[in-house]
Amino acid sequence: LLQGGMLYPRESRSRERKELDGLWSFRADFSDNRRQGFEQQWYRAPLRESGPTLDMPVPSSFNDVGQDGQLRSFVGWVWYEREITLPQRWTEDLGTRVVLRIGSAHYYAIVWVNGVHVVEHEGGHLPFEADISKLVQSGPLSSCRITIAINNTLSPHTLPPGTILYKTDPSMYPKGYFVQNTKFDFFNYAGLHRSVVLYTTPTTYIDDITTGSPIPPQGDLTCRTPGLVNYQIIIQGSDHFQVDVSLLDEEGKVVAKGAGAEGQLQVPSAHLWWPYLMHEHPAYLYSLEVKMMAQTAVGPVSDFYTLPVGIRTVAVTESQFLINGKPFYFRGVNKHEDSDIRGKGFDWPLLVKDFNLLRWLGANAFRTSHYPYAEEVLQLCDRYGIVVIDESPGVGIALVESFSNVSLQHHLEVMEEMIRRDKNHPAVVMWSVANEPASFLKPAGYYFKTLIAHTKALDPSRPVTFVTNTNYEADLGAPYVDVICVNSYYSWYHDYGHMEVIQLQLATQFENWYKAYQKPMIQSEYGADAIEGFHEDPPLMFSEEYQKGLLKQYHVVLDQKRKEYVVGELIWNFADFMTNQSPVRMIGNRKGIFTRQRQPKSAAFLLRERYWKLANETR
Ligand code: BDP
Repeated sequence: LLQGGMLYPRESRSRERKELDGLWSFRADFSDNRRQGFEQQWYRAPLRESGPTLDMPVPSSFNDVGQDGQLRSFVGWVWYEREITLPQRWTEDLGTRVVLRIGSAHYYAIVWVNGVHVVEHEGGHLPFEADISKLVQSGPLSSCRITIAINNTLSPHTLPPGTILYKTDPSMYPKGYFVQNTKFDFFNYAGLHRSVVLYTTPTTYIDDITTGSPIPPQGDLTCRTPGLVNYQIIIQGSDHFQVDVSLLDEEGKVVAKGAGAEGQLQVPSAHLWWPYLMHEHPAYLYSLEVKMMAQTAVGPVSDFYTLPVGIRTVAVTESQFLINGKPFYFRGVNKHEDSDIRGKGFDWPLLVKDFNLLRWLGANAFRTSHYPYAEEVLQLCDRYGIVVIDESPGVGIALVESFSNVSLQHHLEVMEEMIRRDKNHPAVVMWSVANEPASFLKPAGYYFKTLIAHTKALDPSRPVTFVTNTNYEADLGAPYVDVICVNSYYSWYHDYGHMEVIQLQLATQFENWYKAYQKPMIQSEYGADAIEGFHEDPPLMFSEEYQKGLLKQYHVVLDQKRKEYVVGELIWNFADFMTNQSPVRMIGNRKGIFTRQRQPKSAAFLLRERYWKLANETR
């Protein structure tokens, strides 16, 4: 299991935070073996001394900010560097712990500070950090140089997996020619996609906090726990400490207090955390104020951390998904972290726009297809009551090698990192361990059994699923999930152009799965490409009318089955997004109901009408 917590870096009376967003020095290693940077040790001295550098904004993907086609499609190591000056109180006070935290670096990262290797990390969608106190407190320097080498190469054992294909025919390709292939369609953007921050804590500090409502006893589907909050706090740096916690309501009034690193708080007549439009005061958040005091060699030390807490329960029956004991229907979307120019780089205006669009739609949920999103996204979900199916980067697991023990081991670790980061968000109601794996392959049974059991052991309070497009009879992973999530593209990838077959095929899909498993189901993807401004009536593929028409056919069946066991529908996709180039993609995947610039297509208005109608029915 992982060592150490991964609390979001927040300021407090005992903690400071310095964001390193802005321009970094950058160079892609175009040498034949892509290893010149290591051979010449580019981390030993400022990057500009070993060759020319570019200005690169952080956070952002590096691919789309330049005019260089080779950099856009670059595969290999890129180098980022930033020099900063630290305040004296960070470098001279030995009671201060200085931590470097990287929100995400896609895909593999190696980090040096002042030329000294401090941390490596695999995986492009989760944070990692290094305690750099010793390095910044050892010399007369108050400046520090951070170098990050990042490799975006995907192999059968990475998550997501990919393959590097060497093309060796000398009459067709130059020497050493290769391409990166993947079994997913979104563009493999790379770089420092989220903020890099430095933050401080005292040397004895609050390392991790886990909160949650107790799991209702089996069979108690009312889920009406009388406002109980469990908490567990991990302190590092000393064994002699005292911990006090207080829970404050939205008015700032203390409603419960506790002492000790572990305990249960009872909140009299608690305000529950409800999804958007399900209650007149949805998304109620308390604040858990944690205070730690310790006696250490350098004297008394205190640390403070405040965590937002939502009180709610989640449970699954044979045919329902319950939040606080009430049936919940996922009216939502699938998203991507994707936009013009910045690619997968985090961007506040984009984020706020997306939430405004979700609420305009009347949506109450989304899935983080196909990787964990930035922490700030989940924080807004907590605040707005947008329910999340939190998905791991297990997308496109299709090769037999990707079901090997090496791959499984890594996938288990990714689930640990993901749950460690996201466990405290009330908005997260279910984990999705994968999207469209080849779950009909023989090793898939053991793979998903192990992966799902591990996920449940890490977090017994949330259901677990993966999203399938395998036939119900062939799927070897489905027996282990709590909710069956199915993607289907009737009248798009099958029987294209024939919307008249959708109702029959979709009804059959639901009935087969339900008969086989008696578990609640979600239509986790469906949709059609439409290019904004293309109109054809009668509807033809790629027109706005076809996208709308296809959705309407799905909705007829969804309306029948949601009275039985279908508990949600997530359109593919919220917005158009960039893909690998291919003859079926016209500058990206056009299945968005919004364009990549977040303007509505006709289908957005259709969905808006539907979602508000559904919201009013269940209010
Ligand atoms: C589904 C995938 C999704 C794709 C979509 C499509 O889950 O990532 O973008 O197909 O092809 O199979 O539009």
